[in-house]
Amino acid sequence: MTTPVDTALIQSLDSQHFLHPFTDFKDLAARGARVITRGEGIYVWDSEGQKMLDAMSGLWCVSVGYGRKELAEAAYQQMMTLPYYNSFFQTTNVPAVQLAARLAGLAPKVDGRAFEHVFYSSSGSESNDSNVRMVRRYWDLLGQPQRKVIIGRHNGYHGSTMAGASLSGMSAMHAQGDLPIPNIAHIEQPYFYELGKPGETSAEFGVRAARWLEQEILAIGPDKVAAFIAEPVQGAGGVIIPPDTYWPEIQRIVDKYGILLISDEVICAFGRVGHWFAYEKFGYRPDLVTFAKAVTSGYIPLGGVMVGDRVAKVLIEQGGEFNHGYTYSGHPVACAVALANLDLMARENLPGRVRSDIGPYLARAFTQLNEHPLVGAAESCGFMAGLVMVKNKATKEAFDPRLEVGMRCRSHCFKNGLVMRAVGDRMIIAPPLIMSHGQIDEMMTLIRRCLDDTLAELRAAGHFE
Ligand code: PXG
Repeated sequence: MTTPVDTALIQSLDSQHFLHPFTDFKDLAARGARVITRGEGIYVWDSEGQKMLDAMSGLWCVSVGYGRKELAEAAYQQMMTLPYYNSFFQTTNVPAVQLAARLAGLAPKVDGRAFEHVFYSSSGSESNDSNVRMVRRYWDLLGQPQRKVIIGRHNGYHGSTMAGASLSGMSAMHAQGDLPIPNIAHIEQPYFYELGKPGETSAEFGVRAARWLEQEILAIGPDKVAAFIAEPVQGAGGVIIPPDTYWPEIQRIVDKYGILLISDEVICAFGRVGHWFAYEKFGYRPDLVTFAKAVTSGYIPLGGVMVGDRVAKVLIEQGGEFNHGYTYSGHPVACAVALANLDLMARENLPGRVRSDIGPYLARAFTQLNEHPLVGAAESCGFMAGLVMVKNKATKEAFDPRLEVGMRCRSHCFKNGLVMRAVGDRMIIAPPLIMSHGQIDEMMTLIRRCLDDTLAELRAAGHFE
C-alpha cells in the first residue's frame, strides 16, 4: 500500500513549483490540483481516498490498465542490464532492435507496401516533428525541394511542439506563439454532426469532406504539396469518427497527386480501434505512421514513426546523413517496456477483443445514450466513444459556450467517481482495453448518472426546457 499523502502540502507545493501542461496556472492555484496517488486495473485513487473509474486510460494511453507487474519487471531488468546507451554513433541496443522488428511485423502490408523501419522518439509531438523533417528530406532527395506544404485539419491534434502544434488545427494553440510555422495548411474536419448539410447522408458528406483536401491541393499547387497528415479518428478533437466513405476518397486523392499520407495513430494504434494499426481498419495505405502512448501503455515515454517502404527506400538508398534525432531515440528501457507491453497485449488478444467483443458491446451500450434528452449524438469506434450535449436535439442547437456544459458534466463525473474528458460540449471516453462486460456496465451506469446530474443542474438553472 502507498503511504498516506498530505494533500494540502502537496497541493501547495504543486502550485508553488509545478507548471502543468495546457493549464491556466492562476486558476489551478486557486482551485488546487487533485492528487492522484495510485492505480489498479481500470481504477485510480486520489489522496483523499476517492476511487475513480478511469474511462480515459490516463490520457488515452494506459490500455493494459494500471499495476501490470510485467512492465515494471521489464523496466527493472533492463535498467540493471543497460539503462541507457545512444544510437547515434554506429551503436545500437538489443531492445530497440527487437522492438523495431516486432513493430514491423505487426504493421500490416497493404497492396504490397510494408513498414520495415522505425524512427524512435519519446512522444507523439516529437514523432510528428520527425515526420516533418523526414517528409521534407524525402522530397529533397527526390529533387523536388519545392514540395514543402503539409496539410492537416482543423481540430486535428498532432502535438504541442512548434511543428506538432502547427500541424494541429487548434486555433487557441496557434494564437499563442505565431503558429503555424510556414508551409503548413489546414482543411476542415469530417465532422458530420456539425458540418453535414440538411438532407445530406453521412456517406455523401464523407466524400465531400475528403474533397476539401483536393480543393486545398489545387489551391496551393499540387507540385508544392508534400504530405497530408490526419488521425484515423480525431481523438483530442472530441472523438470525431469519419464516415466510412472518407478515407477511401482521401486515398484516391493522395494517390492522384502523389503526395505522402501520414496516419497519426498516437491514439488509435495498438488495439484502440480493434487492430494493431488503425489504417488497417479504415483500409488506407499510409506512408508514415506516428505512434506513442499505448506502445508502452503509458508506463514510460516512447514514441516513433513507422516508415513505409516508399520513404525508407529513398532515405536509405540515396544515402547522406539525416540530420535529426533525439538523445532518447531507441531508449533501451522504454523499448524493453514496449516489448513487454506488446507481449501482454498479444497474450490477452486486446486488439481482437476490441474488434469482436468489448468494442461491439460498448457500441450497443453507448449508442443507447442517443435517447438521453441532453444527447445530440452518441457514437463509438472500437474502444473510444464520444457524445455531444445539445440544447435542442431536433434543431441541433448548441448551448451557449459560456455555460461550459462540458465542464459541468466533468465535475459531476469526478463527484460520481468517473474520469471522462470534456472537449467543449462533447464528452469522450477511451477506457482501458482490459475491461470486462460488467465493468463496461458499471461505466455506463456512471455515465448516465453524470448526464442526469448535468441535466438536472441545467434545468434547475433554467438553461434547459
Ligand atoms: N498526435 C496525436 C493524435 C495525439 O493524440 C500527440 C500527437 C502528441 O503526443 P505527445 O506524446 O507529445 O503528447 C497526441 C497527444 C487530450 C490530449 O486532451 C491528447 C493528447 C495529448 C494531451 C492531451 O485529449 N494527445
